[in-house]
Amino acid sequence: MGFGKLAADVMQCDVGIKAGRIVALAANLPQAPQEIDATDRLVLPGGVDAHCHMDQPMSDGVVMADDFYTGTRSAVAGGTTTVIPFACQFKGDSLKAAVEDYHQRATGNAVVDYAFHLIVADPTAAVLDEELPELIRSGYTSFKVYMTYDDLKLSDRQLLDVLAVARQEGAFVMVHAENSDCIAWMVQRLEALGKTAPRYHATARPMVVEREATHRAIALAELVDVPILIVHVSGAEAVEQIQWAQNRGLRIYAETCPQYLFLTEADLNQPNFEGAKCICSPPPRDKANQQVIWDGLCNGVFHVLSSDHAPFRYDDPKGKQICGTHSSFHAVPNGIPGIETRLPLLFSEGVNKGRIDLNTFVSLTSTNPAKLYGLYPRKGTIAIGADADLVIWDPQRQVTINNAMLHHNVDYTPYEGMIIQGYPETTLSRGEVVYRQGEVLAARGRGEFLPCGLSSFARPKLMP
Ligand code: DUC
Ligand code: ZN
Ligand code: ZN
Repeated sequence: MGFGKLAADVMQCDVGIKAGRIVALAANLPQAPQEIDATDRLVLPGGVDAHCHMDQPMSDGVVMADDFYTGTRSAVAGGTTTVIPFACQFKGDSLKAAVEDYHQRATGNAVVDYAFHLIVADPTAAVLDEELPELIRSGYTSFKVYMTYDDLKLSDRQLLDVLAVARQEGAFVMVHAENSDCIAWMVQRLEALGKTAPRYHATARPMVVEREATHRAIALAELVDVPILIVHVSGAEAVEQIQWAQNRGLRIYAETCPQYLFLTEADLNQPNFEGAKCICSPPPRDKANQQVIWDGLCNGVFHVLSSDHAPFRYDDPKGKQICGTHSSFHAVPNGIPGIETRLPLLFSEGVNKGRIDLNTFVSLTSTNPAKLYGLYPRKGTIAIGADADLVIWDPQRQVTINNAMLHHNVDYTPYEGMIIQGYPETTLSRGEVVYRQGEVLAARGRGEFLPCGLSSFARPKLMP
């Protein structure tokens, strides 16, 4: 298969593919039975979206609009070839049952390869002593814990317990860092004053709420001596905490998402109830905070940029309008869609506008997430032996983002009307063309489950 350029290190060569793997990288490879001309294009490793939600059972009657079929179709159309969504434990239920259920949802539906993070919501003795260690040893090597949401949050004591298991087993922990009591207190006061419109979602979760929890998560991880990754970091005060910890030599990693680069609090203040479309947690901040997030992508504070795709439809009684269009912001499901727009947005506004270079783009969106979650070098690189998950980008193509062109099952995009430059033209998953010029070609269910190895990023500082 002949290609023009490829980029991780940037070089010009052909990429030879056999049986779904990369087998040769050289100038002028001999002719192959099937060739794709990528002259004047960029060939990048397929994106790894290490934080996205699809077909995740919700506790309150809300239903995610994307299952593994529509969610992964949307992924490939946006240049992502590996997804890592979450098998979520409900309080009172077993973690293993959540994993089994999630496999059933993915098998026969996903069009690209997938791994699972776990969500540990109920760290009983059985979970801590048996289920979690066994799952970690079976290829579920990362899990998320929440410091907020009544149905998911862990106490500090529980956080310490799960961090200790992570340390013992070499698992990698992702933390949703917001102070639950502060949010509950703010919500109660706002609702008592009748301040229930979508924009008050941001008022109820000011930066200090995230800053405090970020600091506390770091302190707990320091006490246990285990690395953690703070997910969906939204602004300066959380970045300061993470930088402070990194400067202390602690192994603290960080993720951010497009919504913290491209949306602000003002997007929650749209007419009628439409601000609900941009309700996510933590909330988008302001332009100054966006700049701090851009700076963090350049200076190494952040290791990964994920979508946090959370597919809730707007005009839907099982989505954003679960309690109608006059409900409190607090009843609106948190999260926004973005699995398909993640890479094009960062490519256009990051690479093409000169804010980040191409290598940083690849690192943040593909190589680093593959390394962080134990999928490297099978995923996240263009190298001999790696899966031939490749995206051919047209770096010049101008696109006006509109929901009709996207492949998700959500009825809106927060980025409607945005003009960007640079877009995936062709996506290959294990050597197979799964997307070309607007059309998803992948067969339903061709995606395979990826057991994850232990991450080298999860190693404690002080051994053993
Ligand atoms: N956290 C997430 O990671 N996703 C959606 C909502 C949330 O709070
Ligand atoms: Zn979260
Ligand atoms: Zn999420």
